[in-house]
Amino acid sequence: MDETIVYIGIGSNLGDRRAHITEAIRSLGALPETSLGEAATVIETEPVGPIEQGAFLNTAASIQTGLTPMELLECLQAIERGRGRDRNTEARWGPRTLDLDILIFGDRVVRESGLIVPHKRLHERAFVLIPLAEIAPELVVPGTGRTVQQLLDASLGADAGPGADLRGPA
Ligand code: A4P
Ligand code: MG
Repeated sequence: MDETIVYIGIGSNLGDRRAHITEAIRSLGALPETSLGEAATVIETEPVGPIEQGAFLNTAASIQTGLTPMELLECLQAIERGRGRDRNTEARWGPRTLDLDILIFGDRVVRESGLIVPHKRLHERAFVLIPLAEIAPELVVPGTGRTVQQLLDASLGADAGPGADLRGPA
């Protein structure tokens, strides 16, 4: 099987946040042609974006998969639905039981309608970069020429202070 290492961003700020995240990680390992690698510490973060909402739990995990990027996206959306997420009724960037984003898919750069990898806001978000840097600090983010740790350092430097949106381990 032709396997690729993929990094998934995981977030939740609705319902039993901890259970949604634990179950999401278990479900990732149960996907076809896929095995679970590492999972980062779960951190609590202040909501980023235009909508006022509750704090998030965020983390990141790695998998090895033989799925294509599009197949994986469909699987991730099925896991989200399994945790009660309904895109038809929720606001963009609003509260959600579970959000699974493909952050990095091997060395691939994907620009399809409905799928952009590396994730387009990866480089500017501490709630993504902090967990990712825990499991893959030296990983070079395709298309940027910079490592995850370098992107994290740059985002913290440009921010209001170290981990401005970070509340700490949850
Ligand atoms: N899509 C395109 N590229 C990807 C990708 N690499 N991975 C498309 C996953 N999906 C991707 O996403 C909208 C569409 O993006 C999908 O249908 C898919 O085809 P969505 O999950 O339906 O909606 P969304 O999550 O509201 O939009 P988006 O753009 O993914 O938002 P973000 O960037 O995920 O922001 N604050 C904290 N502290 N922690 C958070 O986790 N998350 C958000 C959501 C806002 N603020 C947050 C957090
Ligand atoms: Mg999303």
